[in-house]
Amino acid sequence: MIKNNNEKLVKSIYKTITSYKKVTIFMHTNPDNDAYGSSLAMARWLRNMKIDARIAATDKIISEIVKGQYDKSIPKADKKFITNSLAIVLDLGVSKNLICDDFYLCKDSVRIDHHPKVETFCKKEWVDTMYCSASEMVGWFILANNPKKLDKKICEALYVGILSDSGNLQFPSTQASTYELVAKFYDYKFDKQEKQKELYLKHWKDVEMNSKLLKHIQVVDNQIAYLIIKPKLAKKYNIPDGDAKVYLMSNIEEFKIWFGIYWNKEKQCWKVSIRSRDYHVREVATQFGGGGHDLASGFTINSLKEVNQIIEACQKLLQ
Ligand SMILES: [Mn+2]
Repeated sequence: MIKNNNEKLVKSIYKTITSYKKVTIFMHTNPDNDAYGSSLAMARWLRNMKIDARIAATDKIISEIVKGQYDKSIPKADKKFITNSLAIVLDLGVSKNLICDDFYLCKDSVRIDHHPKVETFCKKEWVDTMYCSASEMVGWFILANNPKKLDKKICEALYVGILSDSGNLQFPSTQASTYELVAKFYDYKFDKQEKQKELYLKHWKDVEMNSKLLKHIQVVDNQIAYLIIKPKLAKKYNIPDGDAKVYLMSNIEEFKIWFGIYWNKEKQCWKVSIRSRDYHVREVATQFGGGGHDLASGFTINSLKEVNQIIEACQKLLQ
């Protein structure tokens, strides 16, 4: 369902998209399952309509997409392809987190996103925080415009994005319409079980490693928890780049706000992922120049000396 009287905007974005022969899809750096899911679904749907849609991504990301058994038929967009194509930006709130600068080579741009709007950087933007995920928005976008070209693989990609951004349909962002969309996927006999396995099955070695990491979690006032993953610790436990391990602290009744910090080698700064069930931690992220969702946000700091300031900001939010 298209919410907040945005039907006209959605139609006009569709009109723009179908007026192009070349479309490049852009997601955010460190793409998550919602970024992948929405991008792959959009690309496949457009390709089903004979529009040459490709994804702008690094080789590493492409290999991850292939590994994740998504869709090998979607080619990577190179500079030549991107130049003068239409950019579709998905699941991205701020332009500085664009996966690559080639975005600026595009002739025109549209954006579909569910982060709070802080910036306008595309010509047409459908931004609405009433959806649990960009994948949910792409799902409704497809249904509103050309549902005939929806297929099983698109449903699967969207399902993974929706489940993972909504915390398995648990977060408050999950609405009746989210279930309604997922219910429609049943008509396409999507492999629900298989996708859930992909998302939630764990390896014993990871569970073992996580159990060792638990003792590195610091707790303040019995309600704020945090974990600092210094490069040495990351190396010792083979923690993948970009994993703040915040989920180790979630669903614990005492913890009202929790965050994970890791070293970003490429950008030479500390990255912080902050979460809460009830408190709008985006306010904390904004204080440190970051952003995201109300209950799941991120920002960077230059020194661990700033950790005390983060804790103070959390304490203030909890008051
Ligand atoms: Mn998202």
